[in-house]
Formats: sequence, C-alpha cells, structure tokens
Amino acid sequence: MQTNFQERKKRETAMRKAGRLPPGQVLTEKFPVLHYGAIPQFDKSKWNFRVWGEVEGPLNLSWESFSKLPREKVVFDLHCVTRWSKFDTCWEGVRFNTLIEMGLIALKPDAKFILQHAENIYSSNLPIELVRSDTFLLATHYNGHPLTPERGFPLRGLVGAIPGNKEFKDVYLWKGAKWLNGLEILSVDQKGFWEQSGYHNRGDIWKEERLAE
Ligand SMILES: Nc1nc2c(c(=O)[nH]1)N[C@H]1C(S)=C(S)[C@@H](COP(=O)(O)O)O[C@H]1N2
Ligand SMILES: [Mo]
Repeated sequence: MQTNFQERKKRETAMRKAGRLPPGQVLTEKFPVLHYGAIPQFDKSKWNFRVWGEVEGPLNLSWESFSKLPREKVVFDLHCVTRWSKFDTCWEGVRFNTLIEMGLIALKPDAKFILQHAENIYSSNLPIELVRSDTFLLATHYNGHPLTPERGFPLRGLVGAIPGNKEFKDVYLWKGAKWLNGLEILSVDQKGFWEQSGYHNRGDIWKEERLAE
C-alpha cells in the first residue's frame, strides 16, 4: 500500500511539473463514479438524440442512426471539481462538428451556447466554441468498450483536457452530461443543473472556477 501511495505521489509530482495538474487537484488512479439520482434505463427503440434551438431544422436521430456516425478516438485528462484528476483516459465518440460537416445540422448565426440535456433532470451549459473544439466529445466508448450504464451508456457529453492546449478552456468534468439525449442550441446562455446550484458558470480548471463568485 505504502509503495502504491509513493508511486502515485511520484506520478502526481511529474504531472505537476509537466503542467498537467491544475491547482487544488490530486492525481487518482481510480475512477470514481459520481452522479445525481439513479441510473436511467436505456430502451433502444425509444431512445433518440435531439438537437434543437438555434439550428436551421431540428435533428432527431434514433440510436441505430447515431451509432453509425463516424467516431474518433481521443485521450483526455479528466479533472473533477471534487479535486481528483485522472490522466490519459481513452475515449471514442462523435465530434459535434461532424454533425455539421455531415449536413445533419446547420447552426444559425445566433448559436452561441449549448445546453446538454440528459435523461432525468441533469443538464450542463457550455459556450459553443468549446463544444466545437477538440476538448468536447459525444462519447460512446471508454477504453475500447461501449460505456457502462454508470458511465452514461449509451451517450455522454465529455469534456477533457488535452496537454499543451492553450487555445480552448479546460473545464471540470461536471460540464459533460452522462446519459445525454439532447443538445439545445441557445443564443443566450442558460445555466445547467450544477450551475444553477452554485457551481461556477465557466468552470475553468486552471483558474479554479469551482463555485460561483
Ligand atoms: N446525467 C448526469 N451527468 C453527469 C452528472 C450527473 O449527476 N448526471 N454528474 C457530473 C459530475 S458532477 C461528474 S464529476 C461526472 C462524473 O463522471 P463519472 O461518474 O464517469 O466519473 O459526471 C457529470 N455528468
Ligand atoms: Mo463532479
């Protein structure tokens, strides 16, 4: 146990030196499962993914169609507001931009923010630039396998940090909704579940934007 502890601390120091450990965070090798409420049931025949709001026409995809969309593999560092960070996690999923490139959706000029809607009541908001950047993924797979129910099966919005990225903001993990089933495209920002309950609206991990000022 002691050795494990020392090894973890060693890795943590290395990550700090590499500029990958944000302030106030500790490295974990575990992967805690965190969410509000119960794990929703997935019914393949009823599930659909919707995009609506500031788009030229709403999109409605069945699971069958969604699962055929082209996917990409990405490696993310995850940073939870409860202070754990997990490095080099492997995911696979669909880019929001892919929906645009395939002509499935067309954004209106006023499309500025996105509210992710999940089964039950969870939601989370992000600026559209972030959703269109490499740091956001419509994730369907973790470690080469479909998501497990507790990780958000069949689909989760996922925000992760990419080492060296200076272009886009890195935000805490709550900013990705597990059991995602809809994206509401907005012209005016609208707070999500935790943002309404006192979490910071932006959630920048480097500025420790944990709670609202
Ligand atoms: N639908 C839904 N998504 C959610 C949450 C939730 O309560 N419901 N919690 C968020 C929070 S606070 C965190 S830290 C991550 C946890 O993801 P994990 O369980 O895979 O670690 O999911 C986020 N997405
Ligand atoms: Mo969290």
